Amino acid sequence: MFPNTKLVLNVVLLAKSCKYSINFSQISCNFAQNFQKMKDYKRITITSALPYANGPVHIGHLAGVYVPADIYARYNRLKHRDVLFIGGSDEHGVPVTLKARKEGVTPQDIVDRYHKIIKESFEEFGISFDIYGRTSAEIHHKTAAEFFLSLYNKGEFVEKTSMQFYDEQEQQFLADRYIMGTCPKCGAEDAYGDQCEKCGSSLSPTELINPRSMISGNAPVMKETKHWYLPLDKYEEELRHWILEEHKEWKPNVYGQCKSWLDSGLFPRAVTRDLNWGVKVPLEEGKDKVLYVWFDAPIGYISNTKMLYPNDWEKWWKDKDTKLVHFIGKDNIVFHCIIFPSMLRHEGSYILPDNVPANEFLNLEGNKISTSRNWAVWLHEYLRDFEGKQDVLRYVLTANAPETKDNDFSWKDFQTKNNSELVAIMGNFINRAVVLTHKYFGGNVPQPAEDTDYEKEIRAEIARIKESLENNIENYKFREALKDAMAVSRLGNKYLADTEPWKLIKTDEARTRTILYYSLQLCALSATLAEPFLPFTSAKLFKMLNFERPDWESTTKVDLIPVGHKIGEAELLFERIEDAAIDAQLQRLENIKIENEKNNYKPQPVKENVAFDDFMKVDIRVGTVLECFKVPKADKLLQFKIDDGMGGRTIVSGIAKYYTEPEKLVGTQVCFIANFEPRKLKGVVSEGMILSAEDADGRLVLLLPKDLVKCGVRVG
Ligand code: B3M
Ligand code: ZN
Repeated sequence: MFPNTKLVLNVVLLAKSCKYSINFSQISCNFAQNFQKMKDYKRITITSALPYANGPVHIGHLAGVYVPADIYARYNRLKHRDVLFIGGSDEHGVPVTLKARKEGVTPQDIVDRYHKIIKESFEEFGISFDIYGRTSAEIHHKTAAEFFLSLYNKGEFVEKTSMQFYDEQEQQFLADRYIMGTCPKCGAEDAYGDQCEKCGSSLSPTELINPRSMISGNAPVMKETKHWYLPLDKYEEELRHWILEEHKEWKPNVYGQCKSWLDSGLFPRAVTRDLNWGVKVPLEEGKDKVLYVWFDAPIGYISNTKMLYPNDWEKWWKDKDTKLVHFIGKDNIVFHCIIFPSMLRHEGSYILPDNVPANEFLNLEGNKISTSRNWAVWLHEYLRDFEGKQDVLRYVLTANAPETKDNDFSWKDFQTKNNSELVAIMGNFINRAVVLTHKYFGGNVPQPAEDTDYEKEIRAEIARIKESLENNIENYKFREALKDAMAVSRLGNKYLADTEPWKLIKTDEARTRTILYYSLQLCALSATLAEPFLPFTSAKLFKMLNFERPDWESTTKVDLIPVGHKIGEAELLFERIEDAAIDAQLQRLENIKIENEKNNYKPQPVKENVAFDDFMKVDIRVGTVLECFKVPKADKLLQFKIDDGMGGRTIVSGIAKYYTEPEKLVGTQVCFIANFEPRKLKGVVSEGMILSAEDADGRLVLLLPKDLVKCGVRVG
């Protein structure tokens, strides 16, 4: 419908005595490809993946799921669509029980703790859920059990028995994560039943050598158990048609992953587990079993809706006029595109998702975010370090969203985006418009004189920006949509730079009035269009303009704030982020890296044995440092003058990086090899080698005698 053209307008205009060359091409926008017209739905149900309540949330969660879902929800509300935006904690699954066991508390204690932390983080970042529920709630247990029964009564499930590990002492079956043993691949003794963390191999519990139960420590036995399976193999053809034929518009990463699952053939999936934490299987023969966490979790979207609208929940899930959209990360694609839709379809009364705009992953400083290695920016920590800067993070995560491929978050880029985009473009434009209005017109919106072609072009450009922004959001292209929102302040900045009202005021008051009138309208527009992305800033800006947010649809007409309206004082919208704040974050990550390297450190294999006589050939002595300084033009080298008890000697050592104040070493006793063949290093003859230990992180640490000894004594 819309070709993917970049709008390039080169309008050369003559306005009064000035000549303006307006090239809007840097400002203007790309129309979304594959533009898809919004079918006339009556309402939209927006879900966002329910995070596991076994740890806090980090920037990867925000970027991948919650910020895009929130932008979409806020935008649709502004469009006066009936929106339900659902979030909640996923509180079941084995990891919760493992964490509880490790801490000696109950699984409920764990989920209570993290549900609260996660919920608060989302609130602080302005994620505008209509409800943030939880799957340990009674209504969820009831809803999930009923859903299971409904499929069961329709005869959808296949029942199968299989042999599984069982702990006789504890009288319970063991989940894969509850079995440990020796890895058949690398010999590590603490491999889990599903994976060896040493060598990374995926395992099945029966492959482990000497398996043992993590609960009792005993060797488990094999015992027969029965489970219920969702026959995905039977649903394969209908899924192929529904996704591959009817949803070609899904994002390529989502469509591609579904296709590859479908092409490699689907198999029945067990939807029950032998565990005691979760939703009980509502059957007599399943009374010691629970629903598989991935069976009950998506039903959480439905139970949370029920919690919010006990009498009116069905229209959000069962009416064909409802558009259902799931926001998730890429690791959840199969569950939301294949398994959950199959459950919904075969239950019979539910609608299927219209779209599943899954994102790829966000890395941190080039490395995969990892909870266990603490390689993450945790939201509660970010807020502690960057108080009140929620929108800065929302901005950077949207601008860098991993929409089509994995993307990277780096602190330097965070700083640049804040300083050169939010501060220099948006903040700067708004500040200039507000300050100049106060300076020349007492803070009142001035009466504009007649429009020139420049103003006419601004009107046209606003209409284009808004259309592009809408198309992009409708098509889940939030990065592009954010560029459109920023285009308003870019346009404003260019307008002020081109027209220079601070000069014009002296010669042409009427024209200055027009320029500030338009600039203030652009401020109001910018605040409106930025609302889905930067809700805190948008609110602050309206307060500054002393103006209520106008209706979204009215923004195309540009004239939003009336002549004579008194605006408030200029306030700083964004502040520069200095190097020190960024360096502190980088240092924190560096420390984590060092800590991780130490934790993973495995000593080097011991070298081949040497005979005593050979060892005795090496003459190690103690000496006192008399002088120490950096060798000029050599980054790594320190030059030592050592009192060796024999008249002194010079030794050059490659430890400059680790001892940055070499003069402080003077007076210290060190150990050195006294009969090392002299060598010339950067022009200095080194008569020996100073001994140091290499720490796990590669740092070299000098070896010193514990007590003071005479210079020149032997070590050995
Ligand atoms: N808790 C997995 C995850 O956080 C899972 C999502 C459930 S969505 C129904 O990646
Ligand atoms: Zn291994």
